Amino acid sequence: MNPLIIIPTYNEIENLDRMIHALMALDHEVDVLVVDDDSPDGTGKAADELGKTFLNRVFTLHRQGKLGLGTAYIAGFKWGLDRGYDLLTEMDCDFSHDPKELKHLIYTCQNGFDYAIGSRYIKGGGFKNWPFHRWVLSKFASIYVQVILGLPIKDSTAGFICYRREVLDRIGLDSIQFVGYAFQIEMKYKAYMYGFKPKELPITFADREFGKSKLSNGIIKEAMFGVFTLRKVGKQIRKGL
Ligand SMILES: Nc1nc2c(ncn2[C@@H]2O[C@H](COP(=O)(O)OP(=O)(O)O)[C@@H](O)[C@H]2O)c(=O)[nH]1
Ligand SMILES: [Mg+2]
Repeated sequence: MNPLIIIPTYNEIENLDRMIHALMALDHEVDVLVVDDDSPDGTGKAADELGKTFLNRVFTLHRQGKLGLGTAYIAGFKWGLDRGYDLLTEMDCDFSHDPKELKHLIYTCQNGFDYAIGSRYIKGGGFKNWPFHRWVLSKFASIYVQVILGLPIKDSTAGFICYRREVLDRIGLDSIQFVGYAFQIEMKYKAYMYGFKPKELPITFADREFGKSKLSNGIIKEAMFGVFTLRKVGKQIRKGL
């Protein structure tokens, strides 16, 4: 079965078509699930049309409104698990994640690792055209999470990740609490505490050229305080509760 690439979208009409064509043109085959939150700009409709062009390769899950990135991924993971996919990958629609780098994540999960993370903070990784204040925030989050959770992953807020289905089955998608960056931290941390093996691979993260970021202060706050909740969750997992 092909790996499944899950792409959450909210107002990505300027990026969607190019992204789907880029994914469909890769040497290795992948299937794509777009999880659209009723984007006012018609991204969901455009995704349906692409599904007709790339029959049985591109699918769309429509939700009723903007419900957040985390729940979009959870809905996408469940959709993929129900259909028997073995590898499920998170990826943004705005070309911050380069479709050409997907194959490294997939290969890593097919060769001994349980989840592979496209990382900006290991040797060889980095940024292209990212605003300085976003870099500071992201770098701070990276260190903060390593210190508070003791998680040996440098890019804990990364959103370019391939998971083996066993990881998603084990961590219990219904128990995931957070929706923004904290969601990304929560997933990686729980997987780690359950004993799954992560691998970070260097990627270059580019700022979006088209459309707008949906990052908000609420998402930042959730991550700042959320790590303390996660620390408790980690202790419970370790105790086997
Ligand atoms: N379905 C869905 N997708 C979202 C939501 N918020 C953001 N996204 C998508 O998630 C991806 C990353 O969001 P983005 O705004 O680029 O975040 P940033 O990269 O941290 O600035 C993009 O593909 C967005 O369209 C949401 O509430 N629902
Ligand atoms: Mg982005």
